[in-house]
Amino acid sequence: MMKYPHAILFSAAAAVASLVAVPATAAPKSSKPASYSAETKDLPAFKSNAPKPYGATPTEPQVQWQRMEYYAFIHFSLNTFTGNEWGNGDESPTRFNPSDFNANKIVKTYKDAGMKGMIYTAKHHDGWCAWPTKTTKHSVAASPWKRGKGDVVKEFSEACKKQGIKFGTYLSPWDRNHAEYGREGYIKDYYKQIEELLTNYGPVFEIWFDGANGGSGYYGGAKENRNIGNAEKYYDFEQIVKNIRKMQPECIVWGAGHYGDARWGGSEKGHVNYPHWHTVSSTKGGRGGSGYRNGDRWVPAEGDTTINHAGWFWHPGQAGRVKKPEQLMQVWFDSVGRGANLILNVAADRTGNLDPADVNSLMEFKKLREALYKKDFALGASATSKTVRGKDFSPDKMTDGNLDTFWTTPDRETTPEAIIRLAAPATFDVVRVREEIRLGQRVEGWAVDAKIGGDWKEILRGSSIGNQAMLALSEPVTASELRLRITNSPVAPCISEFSLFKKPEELALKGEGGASVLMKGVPKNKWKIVSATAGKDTVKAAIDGNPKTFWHTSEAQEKRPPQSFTVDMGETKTLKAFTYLPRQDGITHGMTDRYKFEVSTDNRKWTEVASGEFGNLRANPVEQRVDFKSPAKARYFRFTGTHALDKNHVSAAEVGVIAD
Ligand code: FUL
Ligand code: CA
Repeated sequence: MMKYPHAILFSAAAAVASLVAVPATAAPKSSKPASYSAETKDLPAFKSNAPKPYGATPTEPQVQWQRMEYYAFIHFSLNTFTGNEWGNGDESPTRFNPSDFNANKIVKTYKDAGMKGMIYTAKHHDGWCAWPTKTTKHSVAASPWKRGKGDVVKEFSEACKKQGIKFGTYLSPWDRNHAEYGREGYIKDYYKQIEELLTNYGPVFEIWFDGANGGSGYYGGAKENRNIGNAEKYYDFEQIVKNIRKMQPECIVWGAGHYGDARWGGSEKGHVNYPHWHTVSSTKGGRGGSGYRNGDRWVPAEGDTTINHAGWFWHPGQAGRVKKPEQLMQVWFDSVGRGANLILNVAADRTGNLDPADVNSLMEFKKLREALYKKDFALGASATSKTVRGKDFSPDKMTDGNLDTFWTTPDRETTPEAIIRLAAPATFDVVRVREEIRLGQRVEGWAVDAKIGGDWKEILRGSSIGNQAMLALSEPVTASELRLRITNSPVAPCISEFSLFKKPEELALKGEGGASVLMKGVPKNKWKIVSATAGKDTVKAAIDGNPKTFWHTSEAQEKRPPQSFTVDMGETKTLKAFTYLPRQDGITHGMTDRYKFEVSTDNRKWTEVASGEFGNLRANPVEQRVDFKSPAKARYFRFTGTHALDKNHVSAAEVGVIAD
């Protein structure tokens, strides 16, 4: 049974990272009327002499949401205590019992980190609800925390109010606990859960409808596979969104098939593609990182990722696996810099606190951003053009620091240029341009020239702009005169900002930096493979300490699960967990997603110490840690792959153990 991460139903379009303009296709016939508040009616975009909107346009809540840029994700639930990324639905709610949970402390950290809001996993796929819902007993009311009187959703929403950041929520459609999941009976409860969350906790700025759906689970004891077919039909997202609009018209709906306001960025690495079109097509697609140029609906992307390589939930020993501030900075450029929002997960641990190692990186990341934005060299600069549309829309509106004012040209002038003169020469290596998105995403190609030694020299080419395009130069440029050329646009461009920044010295932006960090476990240098049921030629690769090489039970022959290998560690130790790194080459064939782990002191008598499922490997194939119920003495261990994500053989890039 396939398990779909995120909105993979609308599979991400191929990643395009080129800076080359994309040729225009025919503009859509009609543009949807946007809902604007009374104040927004007075904005320059709505003056009678302003250009007409182009194609699909955002609603005002979408405009404001796109300006948030950055907020937190917090995965904190029963999984935090069981160590699962995807709970099966049969976990006892008594396990949720944080010793020191303080929502204010967490929310304050997010705020101090520059985050404009947070989204909390009120219910993940395992079905446990973090608020005392009327729809199920599988909730915080059955947990010992606060003697069943607690409400995590309430505490987070109130803390957000207090700290002045926005509150949002994640409510997994897939519910592996609910007996009626996959049938009509579940839908009623699911709608009720949405209603509870949107009517009892004040404003919710965003609600997340994860695309992971169906498959195996507990389902009230049935323990079977449930296939929901067409998710959009089963949940009836059209109806869900109608209901949400009535309860909270400003709430941004993430996912929800063809009815949402925001879409998945296409990976769990936080990146979106460039160009990033903010529109999707109802008939032709365009979900994922690229969008669909001239699509009929405004559904911009949100890049999502987690600060720690351990996964979305907190896992013991994850401190050594936090992403470095420079890596987060790369994610920033590849999401916010491409006009998307970034939602960064910083999970709480079993005490109910954020991990200090995560927080450290989060704050260093903030310092890097502050250093980047410290000075906009173009702010207040004079800007002129031969092509203007009157003083309301003069070129210097691009350098006035006001996102609501913009430079535009007469309707027929679609490829104008403007010259920006700085008060003094400046050295910069980042250029940011922004459009007044209330008038649609217009520009398809642009370039920047710098006057160097008396001559214009092209230093950058871009394609999409939209909310923003913040692109890094390959090396710093020093100049006092710049030229912005719009090279391709179906209509007059509406450019609201032009900025120049210098990257902080600490920041050598390079590569993706997404490599998986392996946990520190028992050293493997004395280990020997005793036997393998298949894949004998590659089995050494599972304990060679190299994440790139992997054990593989012959794809050609489909040596199907279960398949196992046995290791002699050379000495007896007391083990408390094992670790597993899935193959890292981006291919999911034979990726082991269910396992059995056994130990022995003499290689004769074996004891099973763990068996189960690794959740979410398709979207986030990071190293997994599985804790044993109790520590076990072992000189030998045996790892068995009992099921594969795709195809019918098994693999493992690295298996290790953690000693007591
Ligand atoms: C995915 C889920 O399956 C993960 O567990 C996580 O919640 C992530 C944000 O979305 O689709
Ligand atoms: Ca402006």
